[in-house]
Amino acid sequence: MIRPILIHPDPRLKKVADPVADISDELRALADDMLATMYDAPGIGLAAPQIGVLNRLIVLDCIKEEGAAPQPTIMFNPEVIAASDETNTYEEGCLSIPDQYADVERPAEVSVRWLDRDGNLKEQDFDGLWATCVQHEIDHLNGKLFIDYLRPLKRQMITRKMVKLKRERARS
Ligand code: K2U
Ligand code: ZN
Repeated sequence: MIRPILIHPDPRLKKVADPVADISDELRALADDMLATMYDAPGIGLAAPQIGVLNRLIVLDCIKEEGAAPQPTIMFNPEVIAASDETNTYEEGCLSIPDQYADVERPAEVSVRWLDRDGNLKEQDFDGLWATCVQHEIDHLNGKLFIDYLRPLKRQMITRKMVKLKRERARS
């Protein structure tokens, strides 16, 4: 089912999520809920802390071509095990920081290791938007948001806008 997404500032978005010990049916169901929530947003990635679950679990599907087959990807305990020296800059957004976008520079290619939904160890290289997205999601597992890469003044401006947004949502 579709879960509510936490909005920054929220202490749960700043915590380091716990590794997944064993992949239970409950965690697999949570991953399916996260995919449903991501597609509904719409988004191309989502991390468990964004729905208030502090486990190291992310989902992503960066296929944007119309008509191309979707590629729902579930990663338990994802780790970047190698990153390129060359970087890419991408105008990032975040489902927990709605309608705010800013350029973030990250390694252009990363090798990621994770456990899939069946508990199999996977390792894959990512480039392009997939590389940006998987790094953005793994940052969420370490309590890091894309605004943490911005100058303090810009970060504070965005945070103030989110505090105002949350106040308005609480009233409606
Ligand atoms: O983690 C999230 O909040 C979902 C993010 C993932 C993402 C952010 C920046 C760059 C790549 C992925 C997005 O809000 S999903 C919405 C979106 C879609 C396409 C491009 C940028 C952002
Ligand atoms: Zn995000």
